[in-house]
Amino acid sequence: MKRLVTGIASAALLAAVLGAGSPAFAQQKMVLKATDVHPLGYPTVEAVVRMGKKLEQATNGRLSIQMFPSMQLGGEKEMIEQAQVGALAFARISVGPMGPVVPELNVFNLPFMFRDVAHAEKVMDGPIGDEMLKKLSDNPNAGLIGLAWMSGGARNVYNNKKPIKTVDDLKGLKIRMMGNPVFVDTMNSLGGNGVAMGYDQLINALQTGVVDGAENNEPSYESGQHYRYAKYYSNTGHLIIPEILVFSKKIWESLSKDDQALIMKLAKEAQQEQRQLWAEREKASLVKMKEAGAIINDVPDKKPFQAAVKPVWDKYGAQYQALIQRIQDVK
Ligand code: GTR
Repeated sequence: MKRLVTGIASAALLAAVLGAGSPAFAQQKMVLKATDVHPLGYPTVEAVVRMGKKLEQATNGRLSIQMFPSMQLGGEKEMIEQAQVGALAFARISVGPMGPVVPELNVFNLPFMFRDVAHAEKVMDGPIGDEMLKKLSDNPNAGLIGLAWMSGGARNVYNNKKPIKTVDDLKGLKIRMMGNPVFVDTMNSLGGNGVAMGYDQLINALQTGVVDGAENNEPSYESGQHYRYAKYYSNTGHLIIPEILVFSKKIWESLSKDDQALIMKLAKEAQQEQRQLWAEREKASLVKMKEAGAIINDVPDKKPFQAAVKPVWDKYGAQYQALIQRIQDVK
């Protein structure tokens, strides 16, 4: 018995000495933690879960993905921090909170940057998308590898007071925005009061009236059950923000070149798979929202909204004119 205990202890010691980061350990079985703010079944989560199955199959179980959905590891800010220190491998986040980390990514966060969702997807799939992933991976302060893009549709304002049809309708409304000054400035320039907070705090803030509303795509509004506290959903489409799958640079550097290439390849497949899942979910969410009593309206004229956010473009876009032009030139 004593010998058995000693055996177990020395095996544990050996694993500890080798450490998860050493090349020798990289050949061993490795469970890569992944996280997302959304629940199981949500397109981004499902795409990464499916990627995990493929990874497991391709490596005979040596590499696998363990998904922690539904903000189990905190909001997106916490997710980024955990990936940076290597406490988790994959984080699926919005580009929104990445702006303060990699300033150039803020171009994607400008209101009305993309003509429509198809335009955004074309940009992600093309050279600009690749460049921006590389910019992120090469950024010495980010501590992250950019693997792939995911679709996040268009974001629309919802609130518990009234339908938003004109810019004036936003006046005085407290609207939760993602934690990035671009978004607070956007809402303020539209006449509302932008309140920055994490997604993990939002449902509580809606419930207690700390905010009158928020803005998001249909699947988030539906899966987060925000319709329960903010039934007016107005198609403002003011933001089309790509989502992004990132990997901890710290863990990445402990992987072999082959494993890195495999993860990269599977992530690109996940990008396309998520897009299919997204299209289906958007439709299903719309049906559910209506069933749940959401009152949905179109915005007859978006031009005044676009004119109102001009100061945001001046403030955050001026230094990236060339990039903005290239994005606009993608037809
Ligand atoms: C969702 C997005 C999340 C998160 C959230 C938010 O659409 O999928 O990554 O950014 O919005 O508003 O914080």
